[in-house]
Amino acid sequence: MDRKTRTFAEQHYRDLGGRVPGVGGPAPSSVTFIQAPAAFSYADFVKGFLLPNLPCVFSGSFTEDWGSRRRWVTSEGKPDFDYLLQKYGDVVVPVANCGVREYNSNPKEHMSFRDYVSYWKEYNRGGCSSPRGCLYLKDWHLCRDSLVDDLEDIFTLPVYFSSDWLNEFWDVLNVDDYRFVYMGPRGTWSPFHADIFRSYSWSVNICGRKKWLFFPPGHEEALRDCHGGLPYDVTSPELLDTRLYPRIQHDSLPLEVIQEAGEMVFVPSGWHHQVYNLDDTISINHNWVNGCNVANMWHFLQQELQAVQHEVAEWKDTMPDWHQHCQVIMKSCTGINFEEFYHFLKVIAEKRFLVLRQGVKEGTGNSTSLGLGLQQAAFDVGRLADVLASVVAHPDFQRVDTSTFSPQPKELLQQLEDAVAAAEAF
Ligand SMILES: O=C(O)CCC(=O)C(=O)O
Ligand SMILES: [Fe+2]
Repeated sequence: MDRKTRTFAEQHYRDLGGRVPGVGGPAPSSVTFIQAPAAFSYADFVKGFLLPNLPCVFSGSFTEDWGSRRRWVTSEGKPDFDYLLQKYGDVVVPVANCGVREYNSNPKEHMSFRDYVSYWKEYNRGGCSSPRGCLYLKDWHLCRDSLVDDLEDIFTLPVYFSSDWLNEFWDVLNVDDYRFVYMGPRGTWSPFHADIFRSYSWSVNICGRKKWLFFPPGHEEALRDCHGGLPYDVTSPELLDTRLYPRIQHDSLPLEVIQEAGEMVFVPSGWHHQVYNLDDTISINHNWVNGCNVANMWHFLQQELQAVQHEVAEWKDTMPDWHQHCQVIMKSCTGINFEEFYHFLKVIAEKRFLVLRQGVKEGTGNSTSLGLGLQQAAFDVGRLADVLASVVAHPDFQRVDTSTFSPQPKELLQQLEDAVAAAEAF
């Protein structure tokens, strides 16, 4: 990040004055296509897409040199099953059955990659049908699970997505990540959803094509059924029944994107979407959070806690540790609670303090030896300070036992505010 972009971004958040970023603006009428890497900088991405929270599609030129595009794909543009089997045949992978609805998702099972490929071939021989159902290999943590020593050979993280606090945090803990591979034949699909924690995602088709249906944040409200639930499949004829879906507006259609092989889709924060594989398709997808959407994540976590509290409200007066229980339930439903969110902010903050300290020592405003650089670190501490101030002021966070936290939340907030003040000079 350069100084000018940082100033622009900081002004953007000052203007928002604490409102949730990227929500409620006018819906775009189309999704921008970005053709040439040389003509599109990180600053262009921040200003044009991250800050306004708008989707875009990058051409295949951006991923031309990825090893997976060469090695995983045959000359006809199909998955190279022989190569993939030799490399990953014995790996156990998660597989969803798209033909079966389980709440607003699909039941998942595990099988060896070899078994999945034999299913895939059989499904294709059967004219895109199989008695075993419509199976979709999804959310495979390829980087985490298989001892991939040649990651650079599979993909190169595009600079646009390189400020990624979520994977940075999990890499420090060394237990998980949000880096996935998806593979499936024509007809496999992902039901209507917004991404975990309201993170961003990016998705590259290594081969094949996808159809995306996008709904800007807030537009999903019109899709709620008479019980307040969101649909599983937005293309279902059920949605035409106005008794079931009383708020539906038939003039607000989704934004549709066809993503070709090699192309890269950016999914903004809180945009609901539904995705179809139009051919035999392999994609690499990451979920990520950074300074531009960490406030969206915090807003989402507050909503999740409220929903839990609402569900168990009847025990509030009789259960002495009701608030603690709500945090436990939240952790199991959402995957993270207020304590863990604090830990997440702390880990990123401490890493940024190191960068800022090193930057001061080196006296270089634009050093590239500092990851995304000193200006990015300065921007990040500003966003961390804003969100942590809101966390610390939240009554439910004040009920969390923070006695063992180091540093104490208020101390960390002070350190962040000091870092923000010092970084103004950079
Ligand atoms: O490709 C898919 O099936 C789903 C991808 C997705 O939902 C995402 O990248 O956020
Ligand atoms: Fe998604």
